[in-house]
Amino acid sequence: MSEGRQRPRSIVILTGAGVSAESGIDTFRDGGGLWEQHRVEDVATPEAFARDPELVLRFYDMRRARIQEVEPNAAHEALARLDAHWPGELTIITQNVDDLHERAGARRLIHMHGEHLKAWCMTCDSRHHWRGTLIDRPACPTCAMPGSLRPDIVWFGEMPYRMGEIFNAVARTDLFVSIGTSGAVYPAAGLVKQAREAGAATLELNLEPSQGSRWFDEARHGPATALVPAWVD
Ligand code: BV8
Repeated sequence: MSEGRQRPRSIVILTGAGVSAESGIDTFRDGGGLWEQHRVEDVATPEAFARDPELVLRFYDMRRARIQEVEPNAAHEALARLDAHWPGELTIITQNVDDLHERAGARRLIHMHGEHLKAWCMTCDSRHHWRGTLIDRPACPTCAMPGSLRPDIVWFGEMPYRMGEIFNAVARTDLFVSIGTSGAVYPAAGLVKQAREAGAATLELNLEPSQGSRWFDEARHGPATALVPAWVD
């Protein structure tokens, strides 16, 4: 790994939609952040689900199917190599809800915004691996309640998953690397500031400067499939 300073003992990596872009998964800013003329932020909310469940379920059914048509790219594969060989602490925190990091082989992974391939029962709180659709309001495999499954996705206004673990990892890391994220969404976008204030070195790998670029010691701009293997290998 090409680091100018001594090799860090612990690394935290935050990834966003840009790391999956070259696999063919739209980022949130592609298409102006719209889906069927709806702002994503307006569809990915509990209020939208309460108001128009079919619209929201269709949105997630389409994206759940899409991720099953694409493959991990060189950036996912390079991070999986790092995960397999890094002797110190390493945590990959992803904002992404696709499964491309794990399909590339990453293990030390936190999905802070949930996962497309999981469904969550609003009646019995059970969670299920789910590759099919939810638009037909299937019954929960655990409690058999029809129509009680929702995407296991953290919507705007909902608390991201495993924030205690995330804050602890960021507080003690030597190096914080942000890859393929615009730095638009909190609390994910605030992690680099926490890392820097705790003394970590901070590196941004992105197509262009993000909204949080002032918090990074170093920034490299370009496609993730070029930048990430060059950094890892
Ligand atoms: C919370 C799952 C509080 C959904 C996502 C009003 C009401 C309520 C909350 C708020 C509010 N105002 C502000 C907030 C906070 C809100 C927020 O930050 N809003 C923003 C819009 C201002 N945050 C929340 O609501 C969070 N929860 O605050 O809870 C709380 C407290 C206590 C108790 C209960 C609750 C929850 C946020 C999670 C929302 N869910 N995802 C889904 O996927 O459908 S967020 C979603 O958008 C993504 O997961 C991701 O996090 C975000 C998009 O960001 P990026 O991943 O960065 O993608 P983007 O397209 O923006 O950028 C891509 C980047 O890649 C670009 O920079 C581009 O240049 C680069 N790129 C492109 N191609 C490449 C590339 N780089 C390299 N190579 C390439 N090839």
